[in-house]
Amino acid sequence: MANFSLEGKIALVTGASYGIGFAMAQGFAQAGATVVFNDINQELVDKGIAAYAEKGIKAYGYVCDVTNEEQVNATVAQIEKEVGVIDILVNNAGIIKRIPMIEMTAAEFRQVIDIDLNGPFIVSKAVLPSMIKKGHGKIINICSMMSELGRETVSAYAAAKGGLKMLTRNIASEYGEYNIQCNGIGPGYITTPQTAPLRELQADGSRHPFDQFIIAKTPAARWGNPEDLVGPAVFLASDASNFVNGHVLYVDGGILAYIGKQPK
Ligand code: NAP
Ligand code: GCO
Repeated sequence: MANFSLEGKIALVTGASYGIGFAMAQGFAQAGATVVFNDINQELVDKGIAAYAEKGIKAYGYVCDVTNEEQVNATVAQIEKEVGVIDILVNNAGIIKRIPMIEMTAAEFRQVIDIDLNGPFIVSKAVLPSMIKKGHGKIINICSMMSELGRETVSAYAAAKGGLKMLTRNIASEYGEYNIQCNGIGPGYITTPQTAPLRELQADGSRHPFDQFIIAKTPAARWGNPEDLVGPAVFLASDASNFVNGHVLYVDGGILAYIGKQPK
């Protein structure tokens, strides 16, 4: 029977005080892993530690901006000293800016690329040497529908997530020989703070037009929730996926397979 256990493993999930990262980290803990996470300020880290504790999980939280290479390297060294060598890295931290491209400043474009693409590069580079020494490792990059598709107003995010898909394939190519697997998870539309603006009820109480659009584009006819990502994440973090490498597992309710609901 394939081994889905994470007993004895140390998992770092970036940006996991809440949202998708929190749900995946909770699943890792339930599978036996020690959970480590970071966020960009102490208040969020403290809130995250309390939220994990409410679930009966002793999580280790660190203040670290994934775009700051010095901070990342120091934090990884601190984690290795205080908790242990990282076996599983989930590059989850990310932002989105929904601005039409001709209205977006270069600084805004760069900020999204910095967090969503440079961040995963910096953190992966920091954890790989110890994974190589240890003889195994798992890196999971949180991609997106926008790793495959475009849509209005998300040019920076789509460029970052498309790049993250190729960074995933390159890490897999470069480090597969050290028994390190790097894969992606491509969530569909998930109910988290990041997508809250797309689901806001209208003044007349009707559903947001984008909400209705996504329901019509999803065979499952629903938004995903963070818990829908836990099983795929545990699979890719476990020995059960040791021959899966460079793959992006889309957890989208079927959006990428579907042209959209036909008019009645
Ligand atoms: P979220 O609710 O906005 O949470 C993002 C997390 O990343 C927050 O904890 C945030 O902290 C943290 N973060 C932002 N910038 C950071 C930085 N520089 N360093 C460290 N942490 C940072 O997002 P989510 O919906 O859970 O999404 C998590 C990941 O899934 C993202 O990569 C997102 O692109 C991806 N994704 C989301 C969906 C979806 O529908 N929700 C679908 C596909 C992919 P702060 O609160 O301090 O900003
Ligand atoms: C958007 C959404 C999406 C989701 C996700 C879809 O504005 O289109 O925020 O980008 O966050 O990335 O997979």
